[in-house]
Amino acid sequence: MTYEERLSTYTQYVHEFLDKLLSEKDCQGQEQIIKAMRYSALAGGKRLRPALVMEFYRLSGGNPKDVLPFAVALEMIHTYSLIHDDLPCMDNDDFRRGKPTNHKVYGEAMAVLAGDALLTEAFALATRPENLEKFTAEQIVKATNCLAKNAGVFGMIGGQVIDIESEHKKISYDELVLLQKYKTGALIESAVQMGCILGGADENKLKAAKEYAYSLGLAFQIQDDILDIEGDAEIFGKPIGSDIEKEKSTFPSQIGLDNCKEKVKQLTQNAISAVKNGFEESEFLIWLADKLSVRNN
Ligand code: GRG
Repeated sequence: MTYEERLSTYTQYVHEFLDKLLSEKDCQGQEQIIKAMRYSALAGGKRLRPALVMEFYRLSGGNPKDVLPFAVALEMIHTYSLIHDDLPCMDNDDFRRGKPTNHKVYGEAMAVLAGDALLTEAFALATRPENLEKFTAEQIVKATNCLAKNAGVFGMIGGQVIDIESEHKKISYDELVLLQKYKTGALIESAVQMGCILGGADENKLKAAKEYAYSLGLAFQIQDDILDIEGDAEIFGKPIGSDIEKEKSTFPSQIGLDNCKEKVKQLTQNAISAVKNGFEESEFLIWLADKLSVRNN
């Protein structure tokens, strides 16, 4: 199997799982909210975070499909964050993943609820009793706790709070790195950690996985900022120039585009070294880091 095929297999697994989980067949009167959840959850997306959960679990000797309830739970939390981030009270964006944003189609109230529901159902999925057939209670508690903490106040939400509080202010480069470590990095870190926890990886592997995630996450965010300047809106799935329009502190505004491109290269190399040192069969993760460093969507 080529690396591209492995990634599309992971993507396919996630899509099929979500399609079944958010089935319109058995809505029991909740057609509208299920439709709104499906709209964003099945709108495409790179599925980077669930792919990382599955790959780190595979490297620990497991069958990637077994870990789908956790990988999909993470993707549901990621999707909720995008729906809420696009709301008029936050970034007020009209396009996401190449489609009108959730509130543009279902209205603000339903979009808030669709986000809330994806968040809540994510935890129902990670803790559903049948997960005990494949994992110990300790693994499930640790993996779910890791997910909750990284999505919470000292993770993604905390990053968004710092982001909002920094609007129209000049923040330092280190403050920007910290903001992105929480806002973008925390969920990426939770992906690799969950894969390792559920696969029973040892401390050295966990440390290497976290180093990989940190560098990958930061490179990912810098590349996102670059694409907001140089990207193609059709491919990127959302308008270009929104960071400048909203006067956001971004990496290009701090250190310039050329330095950003250099940073993406350096961080990608750091990620590659970390995973090479920690894992014997790291080729897919190396390929993924390289691929993300030149992504255009
Ligand atoms: C509003 C609860 C709440 C949280 C906001 C994560 C976040 C915090 C907002 C999302 C918007 C944003 C620009 C986040 C930075 C991380 C990022 C680049 C997200 C986009 O992730 P991709 O590129 O998206 O993996 P796809 O669509 O491919 O899944």
